[in-house]
Amino acid sequence: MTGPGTATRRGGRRFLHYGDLTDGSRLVTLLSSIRPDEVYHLGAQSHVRVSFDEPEFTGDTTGLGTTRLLEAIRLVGLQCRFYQASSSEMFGATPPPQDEATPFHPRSPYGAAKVYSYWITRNYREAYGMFAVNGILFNHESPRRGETFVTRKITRSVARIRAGLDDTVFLGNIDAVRDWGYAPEYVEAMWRMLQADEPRDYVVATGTAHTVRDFLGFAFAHAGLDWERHVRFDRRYIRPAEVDALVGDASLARDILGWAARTLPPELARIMVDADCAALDAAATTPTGDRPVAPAPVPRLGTPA
Ligand code: G4F
Repeated sequence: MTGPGTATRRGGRRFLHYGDLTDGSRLVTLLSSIRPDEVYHLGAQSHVRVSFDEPEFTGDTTGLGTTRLLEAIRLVGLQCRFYQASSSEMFGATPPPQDEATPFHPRSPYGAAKVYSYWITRNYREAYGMFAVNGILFNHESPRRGETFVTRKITRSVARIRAGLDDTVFLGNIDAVRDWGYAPEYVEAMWRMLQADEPRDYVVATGTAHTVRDFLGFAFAHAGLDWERHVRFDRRYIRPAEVDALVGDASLARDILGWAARTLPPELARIMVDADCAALDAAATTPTGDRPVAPAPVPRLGTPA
């Protein structure tokens, strides 16, 4: 989603407003009618592989979209606090551990657009005194993760293989190292950043390093399966430039915000596999006529995933 995904509560119900990060005047009218106290800017074209196919669109939404939103806040004269979803992808080729002082070296149009957004957020803080912060989040996953990101692609495949619906999952670079945390805990860190006395930028991470290969082991083993029997390489999932290793140091968030990750990758994989298995089981036991949606199709080779 590239729109702001704005939600407000009216009479205890959440209300979704339409808008788009490429439409600056709409952001002005939205913000002037909602007048929020806090803005969490999570909208983006957020798939790294896709950003190589759509670099201009990614720059427009993931990069310039942030300027449009900040400028809308300024023009409306809101005194709200602003959260920018910065990303560990900004570190790119700079070796781990990465913290708030680590130099950026993005390796994708997505990473480059996020670096732009990071600096424009700091610029509005310094130039206009806005309470605007960057949360530099490392990979954050949950059962709600999009099906084309590697963790969910794996856990969904585990559920389908266990159910006899599939036999094989095709992947790219399984030697990439990532620092995977549990998304609900990261949302709490975001909230804490906006409750702090002073605006500043924070890394949010578990501090643990695992390869995609490790995650395969955690996920398949939880279902009693051997991943090496079911995983095949497909070079179409290799990126023009890869980020080899991201491992965050979230000491500042611990010291200032009192935040620390609790769920580590082995448990994260179990949570996601259990959720995908439960979803498939529920679909199988729901009478066909009552099914709201058919089980999602297996991702096609050739589409970015
Ligand atoms: O799951 P991924 O696509 O996540 P990536 O590229 O690290 O980016 C995610 O996390 C960032 C940090 O929070 C966010 F800013 C960003 O928006 C996104 O949410 O890929 C993880 C690793 C990569 O090294 C990739 O090359 O897994 C490798 N991989 C291997 N096979 C694959 C696949 N990734 C995908 N998506 N699909 C594969 O088949």
